[in-house]
Amino acid sequence: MSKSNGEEPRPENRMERLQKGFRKRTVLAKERVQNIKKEDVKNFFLRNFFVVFTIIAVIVGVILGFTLRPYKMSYREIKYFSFPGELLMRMLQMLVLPLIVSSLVTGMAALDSKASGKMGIRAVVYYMTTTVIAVIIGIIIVVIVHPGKGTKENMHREGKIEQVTAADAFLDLIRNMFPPNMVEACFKQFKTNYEKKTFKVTLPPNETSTMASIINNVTEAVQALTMTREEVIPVPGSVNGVNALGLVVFSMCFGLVIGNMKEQGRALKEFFDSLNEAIMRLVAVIMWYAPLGILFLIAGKIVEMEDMGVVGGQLGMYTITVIIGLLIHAIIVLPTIYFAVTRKNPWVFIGGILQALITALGTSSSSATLPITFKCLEENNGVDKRVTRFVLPVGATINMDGTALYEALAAIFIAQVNNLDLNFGQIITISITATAASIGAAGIPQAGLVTMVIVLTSVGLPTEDITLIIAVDWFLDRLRTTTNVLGDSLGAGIVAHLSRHELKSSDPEMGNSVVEENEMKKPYQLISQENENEKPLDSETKM
Ligand code: 7O9
Repeated sequence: MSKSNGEEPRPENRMERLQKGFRKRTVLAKERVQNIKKEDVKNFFLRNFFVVFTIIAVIVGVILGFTLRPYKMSYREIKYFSFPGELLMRMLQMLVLPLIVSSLVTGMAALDSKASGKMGIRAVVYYMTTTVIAVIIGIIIVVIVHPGKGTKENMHREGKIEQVTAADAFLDLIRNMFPPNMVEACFKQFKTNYEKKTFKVTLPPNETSTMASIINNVTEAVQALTMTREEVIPVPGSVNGVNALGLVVFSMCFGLVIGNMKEQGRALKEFFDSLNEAIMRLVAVIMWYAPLGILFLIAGKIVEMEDMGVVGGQLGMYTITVIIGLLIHAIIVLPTIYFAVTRKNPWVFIGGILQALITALGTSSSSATLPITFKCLEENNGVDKRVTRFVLPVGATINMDGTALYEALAAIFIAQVNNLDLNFGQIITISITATAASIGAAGIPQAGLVTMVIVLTSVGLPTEDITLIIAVDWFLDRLRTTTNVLGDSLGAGIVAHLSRHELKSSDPEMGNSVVEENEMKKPYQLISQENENEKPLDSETKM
């Protein structure tokens, strides 16, 4: 065979192959477009429609709030005005309880103890790392900016501070982990109260005789007085509020047990699985109302807030310092950690949870935002359900980066306004207590200020100076909450990425995957074609 003979058909072949390939691709593209046309386009617009709508709601809310401010509404009128927002809060909170119980139970039951142990360790390492980084950022920023220059004498004060003992708060935290009554745990938390009690003092015999000889001539009444002693004693009490820690501990243990029961536990597993699915559908319904609710929550808060006159000088500088600290953590540190671990674009991920972030901003509660966070992570970012169900409720309970940063920063600010120089040991103490306070907040009754009191007392700072920062707390709380939700969500993304092999391998052999077959096989919904770096877990290659 001549060389030319052998070479001649090649260009044709190549052309043919190219054409064939092109035709094939066209057909495929056509097919894909046809497929897209039906469900996916609708989904795509629906999802983006929600986000766009929510952003518009925030803008309208801010404008409406500032337009109505000059009218000086009465307190009653403001309450009526924010009623639609209040409804959103109630709807979200309504779902939180069944949501965390069902997701933790199924999340734990779907994993064998080895996989859940590994995932748990990853989550805890992430929580600890980010919280410690947040505290360090807070401390560095407040030392650099030094917002507490000057005296505190002419600063505005607001509110009252209740004194608590760190030891009792810690014991309450542990007690709340083991609620004696699961029904009560859904609406009450244990809290130590204090009572004054008078004790009769019985003196030792020899002392009594000398005392008796001394007070021989004194009247009976005076004798009774000297023989009693007053003491403040801790007594059991309770406050209203979900005992999140108790429910989380119980649900996790319960789920683990069900997972190990194999066939016998199936009925319960399917029950909670179905319950979870039903709650998620309710979340989808509430999401339609969310923009309107957020609009009124924000507008109502702007109308309600006091004149910004008090937020000058040191308090203004303090607010800016907190904002800078939270921004550094949320915009630089967390996305960098996400990128370093997963090698995926963090901004695409953050784009997917935008609605949860805005809800956090509007509600200033990461637990109330939880239903929306679930929806965003599972549907927009395609995070495995077994991961979100397990990681998100735990994250909402113990992982609060924004809160940790804030508490450390606030404590040092209070030292600064008092012109107190903290030594290195005290700064370390503040870091440790602020970290512990952010982890334990959900287990400590009426946490908000209580944890702040604990951080301050740990280094001997005056707790009554918390009243200096209460005026801006409502605003900073919103930013902290957004940071907390962002930290929890990125954590879920990171844990899902790190656990992808175990999740994949545990699927078929366990045969009890909570992620339905067709769902696992379904190519990523349209949003992920846009987010091309978010691949479904099962399509990822093993390293
Ligand atoms: C912020 F997820 C649930 F449902 F398990 C859950 C329920 C309740 C989780 C946590 C809680 C809870 O009570 N959390 C809680 C959080 C209680 C007291 C204080 C805080 C701290 O809140 C943050 C802050 O003030 O910095 C912030 N508002 O993330 O919600």
